[in-house]
Amino acid sequence: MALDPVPLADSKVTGGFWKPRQDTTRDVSIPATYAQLAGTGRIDAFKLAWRPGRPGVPQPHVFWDSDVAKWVETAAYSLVTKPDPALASQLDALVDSIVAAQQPDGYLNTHFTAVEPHMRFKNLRDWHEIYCFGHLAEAAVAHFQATGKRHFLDTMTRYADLLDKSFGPASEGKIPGYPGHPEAELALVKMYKATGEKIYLALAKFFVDERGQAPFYYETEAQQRGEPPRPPEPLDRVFARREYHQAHAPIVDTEEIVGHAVRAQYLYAGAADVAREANDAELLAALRKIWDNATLKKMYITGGMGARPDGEAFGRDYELPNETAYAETCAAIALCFWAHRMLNIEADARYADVMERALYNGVISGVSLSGDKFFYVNPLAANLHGKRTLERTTWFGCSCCPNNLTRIELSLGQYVYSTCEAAVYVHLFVEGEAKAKIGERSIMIRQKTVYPWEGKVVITLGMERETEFAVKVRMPGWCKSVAIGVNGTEMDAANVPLEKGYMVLSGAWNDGDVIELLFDMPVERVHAHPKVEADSCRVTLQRGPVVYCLEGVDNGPGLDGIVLPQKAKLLPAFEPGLLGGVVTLAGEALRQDSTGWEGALYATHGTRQQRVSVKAVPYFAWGNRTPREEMLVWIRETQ
Ligand code: FUB
Ligand code: ZN
Repeated sequence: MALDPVPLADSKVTGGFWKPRQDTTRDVSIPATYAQLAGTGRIDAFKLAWRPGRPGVPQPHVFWDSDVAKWVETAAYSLVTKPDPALASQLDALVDSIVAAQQPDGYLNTHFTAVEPHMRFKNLRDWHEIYCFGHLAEAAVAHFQATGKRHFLDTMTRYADLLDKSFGPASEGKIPGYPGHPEAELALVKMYKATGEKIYLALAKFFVDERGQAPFYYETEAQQRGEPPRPPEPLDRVFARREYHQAHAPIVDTEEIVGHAVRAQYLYAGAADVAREANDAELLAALRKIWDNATLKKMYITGGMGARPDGEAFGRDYELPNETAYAETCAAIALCFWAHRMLNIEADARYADVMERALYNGVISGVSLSGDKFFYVNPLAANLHGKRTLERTTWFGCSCCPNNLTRIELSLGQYVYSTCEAAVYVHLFVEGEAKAKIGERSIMIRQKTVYPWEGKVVITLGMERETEFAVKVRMPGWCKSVAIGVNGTEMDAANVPLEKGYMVLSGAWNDGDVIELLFDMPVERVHAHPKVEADSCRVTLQRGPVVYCLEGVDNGPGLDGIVLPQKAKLLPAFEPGLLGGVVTLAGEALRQDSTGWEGALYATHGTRQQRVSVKAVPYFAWGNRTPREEMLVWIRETQ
C-alpha cells in the first residue's frame, strides 16, 4: 500500500543533530548563496537586459535559472518552518522579477529569451531548457505552499501549458522530444498535485515513456539543427553517448543504471512519481530492478553515486574507486529524492536505509560545518598523493550543488514520517514534532533523540481521544538488536512483528503514550563486496548510519600506510568541542614505514610496522579543520 509523506508544513525539526545544521543553513548558507547568485549576475538575469557587447551585464548561462530556482525553493522551505519577514520580502522581490520575465506566450527562460531566442526548443539534449523549467516549477509549488501566493505557480502553469502544446506525439503535430537533463518529470507531477491539472501528469508520462524510443530523438534533433552527420563510429561509442542521457533504451527495458548520475536519478525519481500517479506497474517493476543495480553494485558506502569524473557518470558494476570517485553532492541528493519516492510507494525500509545512508554521509559532506563552503565531488580518499587536491569552496562555475544542499536540509521534515490509513511510519530518527492524519483524526508525534550519536529515541504521541492505529518504526538496516519499551514496560522485541523492515506497534493509543527505542549502536567494521577492487583487503568503520574516515590532522600524513588489525578495538567517545560535537572512534593500529626500502622498488624483505594510535571522525565532517587535509575511508586491514 502506498504511503503519503507527512508534509513539511506539518513536520518540524526542533533539536538534536539536525536543528543546528538547519540554523546554519538559514543563517549562513541562504545569505551566502544569494550573494553568489547576485554577484555572478544570475539574479539580474531575469531583467532580460543582456545584449551583445553591453558592458556590465553577464550573459545568462543555459542553466542559471535553475540555480536561482533552487534558492527560491530553499527560502520557501525555510519560511514554512520559521517565519522571517526579511527573508519573505527578499523572496517576494525575487519571485516578482522571475514572474516579470515571462513572455506573452508563457515561455520563461533567461538564456533563450535574452541570448538565443531563435534556438528555443531546438536542442533539448544539451541546453538544459526544460531542466530550468523543472526547477522553476518546483520552486513555484514550494513558494505557493509556503506563502499561499499563487502568482508564481500561475506563471509556471502558463509555461507548462506551453510545453504541453509543444511536446507530445509527432502524430499530434508536436515535438516528440524529452529533456536532456531530467527534472521536469518530477516537477510536472508536483504541479499536477498542486493544481489537480491532469495534463501535467500526462506530459510527465510522455517524457518518461518516450525517452529511449527509436528513432532516437536527440539524433533526429541534431539533424534538424543541420549538424553534419557524425563520421561512422563504433557502436559502443554511439551507445555510450545515448547512455549519458539515459536515452539508450526505454526505462521499461532498462536494468542497469548508466550515464550521468544526477540525470539518471532525477529521471528515476520522476518516473517513480509517474508510476505511482498513473498506476504503471511495468514502469515500477523496471525501477525496482534499476534501484537494485544502483544500490547493490554502484553505490558508495557514503551514498555517493557516480564513480567517473568523465561524464559525471556511473561506472561498471563494482567500479567504485575511492580517490578518483566523482560522487557529486547533487547525485547523493538525487538518490534521496528517488529513495523517498520508492519508499512511499513500497513502504519498504530498504529505501529508507539508503536515504539515511546518503543523508548522514555523502549529502552533508557537501557543505562545511560553517555553512558557506561546498564540495562538488565527494571522494572517499583525498589529498593522499597530491595529484588531486580538494577543499570546500564558496561557489562553482557550475554551481548546482550548493542550493541543492540547502533545499534538502531545510525540507528534511518531510522525509521523517509517512501515513497510510491506519498507521504512521517513522522512517528517520530526527528530533522534532509532527502532525499526522490517521484517517479522519490528527495525532501529534514527537521525537526526542541525539541520534546518530546515540541509539536512544523517545517517541511521544498526542491526541484528543483514544485512537486505534499502528506506529510502524523503521528497524535500521545497520542495527542488529533493539530494546523497545511502551509506557515504561519493556516489550520482547522478538514478538514485535516486522513488516518490510518496520516494527509494527499497534493498539489503542492515548494522549501522552510513550514509545522508547534503544538501538544497539556498536562500532562496526564493514567490508566491501569482493568484486570492489578498490576496497580489497580494506575495511571501513561505521557506527549507526555514520561512516567514518581517518584525517591527517588526527593521524599524521601518509594515511594509506595505516593498517588496522582485525582485532583492534575501537572505542567511541562523544567529543562536544570537536567538529560541532561528534562521536569519534579511537584505537590502536599499525603504521608501515619505509625504513630499509631506501634505493629499492622491489625486495625480498618485509615492511616494518609500528604500533600507533588512530582516531577516526565522521566522514561528513572531514576537511573542516585544515585545508587540503589527507582523508581516507577504506583503511588497509590485516589479521
Ligand atoms: O547540468 C546541470 C548540473 O550540473 C548537473 O545536474 C550536474 O551534474 C552538473 O553537471
Ligand atoms: Zn551538483
